[in-house]
Amino acid sequence: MDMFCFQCQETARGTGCTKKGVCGKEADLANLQDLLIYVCKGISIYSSQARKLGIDLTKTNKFLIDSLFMTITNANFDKEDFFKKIEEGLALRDEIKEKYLKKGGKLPETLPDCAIWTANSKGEFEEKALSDEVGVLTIADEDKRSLKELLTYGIKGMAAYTEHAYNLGYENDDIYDFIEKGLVATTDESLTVDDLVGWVMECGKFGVEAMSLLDKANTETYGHPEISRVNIGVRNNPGILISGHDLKDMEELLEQTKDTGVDVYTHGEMLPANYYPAFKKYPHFVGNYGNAWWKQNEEFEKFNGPILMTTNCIIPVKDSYKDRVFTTGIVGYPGMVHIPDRKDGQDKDFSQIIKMAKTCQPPEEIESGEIIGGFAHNQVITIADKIIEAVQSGAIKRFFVMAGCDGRMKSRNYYTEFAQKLPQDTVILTAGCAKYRYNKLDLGEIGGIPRVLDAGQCNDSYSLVVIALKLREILGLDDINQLPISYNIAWYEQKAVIVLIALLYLGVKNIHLGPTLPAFLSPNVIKVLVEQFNIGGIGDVEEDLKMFLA
Ligand code: SF4
Ligand code: SF3
Repeated sequence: MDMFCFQCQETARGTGCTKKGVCGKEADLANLQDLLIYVCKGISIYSSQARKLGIDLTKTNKFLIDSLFMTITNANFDKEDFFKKIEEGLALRDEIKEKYLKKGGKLPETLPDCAIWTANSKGEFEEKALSDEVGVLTIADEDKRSLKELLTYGIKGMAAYTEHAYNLGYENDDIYDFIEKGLVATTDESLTVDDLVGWVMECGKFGVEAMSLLDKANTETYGHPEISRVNIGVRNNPGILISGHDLKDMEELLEQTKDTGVDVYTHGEMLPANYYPAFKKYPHFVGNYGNAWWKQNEEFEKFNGPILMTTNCIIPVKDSYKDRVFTTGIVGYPGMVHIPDRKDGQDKDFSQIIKMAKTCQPPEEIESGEIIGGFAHNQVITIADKIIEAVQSGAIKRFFVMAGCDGRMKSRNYYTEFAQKLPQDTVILTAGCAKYRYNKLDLGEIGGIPRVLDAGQCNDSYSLVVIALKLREILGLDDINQLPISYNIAWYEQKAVIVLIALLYLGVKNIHLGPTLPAFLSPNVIKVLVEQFNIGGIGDVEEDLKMFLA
């Protein structure tokens, strides 16, 4: 076995990638990612204690969220970035330890290896990364491993959302505190399966906090998303395509491309930027180009202009467009130009992307027309009367939350078919790139309410929760599970994991998760999730529809 990773839905054979990632991640990179997580755990052993003594952890907070985010599926493929981060992390760990001891902090008699090992060269890092002290399989008990990995992936997703909020100047110390404590819990061999289930629920609680923080950051900075018709065709100017989830990058790109003759288009998870009032005002912001992340190979080729990747999902870059891909933030890909972070309050400098765009042909049209979106909580609550009326009159019988991720697997056609076969008196609530499986179908409307309500990015699943809680309140129900809402969620990477755990924490039952259940859930852990939350997988569309509508 050259590596072991089973953190995403497309893991090899549904059990784990052992030679090379299905995502394109080579074994040496996968091992370095494991080592960076190991370093983060080591840092957390000290910083979680140092925090109690009031030691300043500004640098640590950012280091941890960046590092965790970098190890998310399809975020960073550049080994050099991991070498740098591991080196930086070891130095930071020792710095915090010193400050902690200086302030009178006490250390336990025995510390785990992640808190004490050290190395100085890339070769030593690679050696450690390959050793059997590091990585998922170091936890022998299958159920504890399963829960500790579930916790780790939830924390990774949480870190990603926290990083976006951070970029907009929004932070919450309780989230940083939980991230550290959660990482420390994964090193604690005395924890029982029950303890670990408790940790996963606590993770859900802070997942809600992180999504709420990001919602606040996005909406206070850019306004509340509005119902919008988004153009999916092209214009005749050169363009820049921006993908990922980072709205701060979006803002700075739009500002810097103003009056340059260069248009801006969104791809994948950046589509919801089209719903924000602050971005709609730019006349050169044309709309959305293409579909979910996994189609980027063919779509980037046809776009003709430069592409800016602000977060996941970047996939192995093809020669036909590799000169036009730029990365920024935590994204990395060997050989691509990386736009450096903001310094001293200055914006990022996208001038080289704009310069390149001016030399490029306009994008090739791959589709035309419009899609509709912008149904985040604030907007939906303004039309709550209409929705409640439709529910009470029976015009809307049931809502289906179909949020989450899209992916390459053929079996995901299930979601298109499911959306098509849903009865006319049902409405889909969505968020995340899962929507691309049905957001271009003509599913009609119910009394002026479209049958697909897109709240935004995967983090905007938070909006769906706010909407559900509001409906519960208006309808005077005691329990969120009494609402006429079914959950048929698609997952791929670790942001969907935090969304799932957050829903469980909020008490949502009967969630169906597909296209396959996570490989990292052991049979016993699945049993616990079934017993406590009645979680299920998906099967045949017709059968599932019968089950959901029964
Ligand atoms: Fe395999 Fe997914 Fe891990 Fe990539 S992220 S190595 S595809 S499990
Ligand atoms: Fe999609 Fe990668 Fe998860 Fe933000 S962009 S949802 S898969």
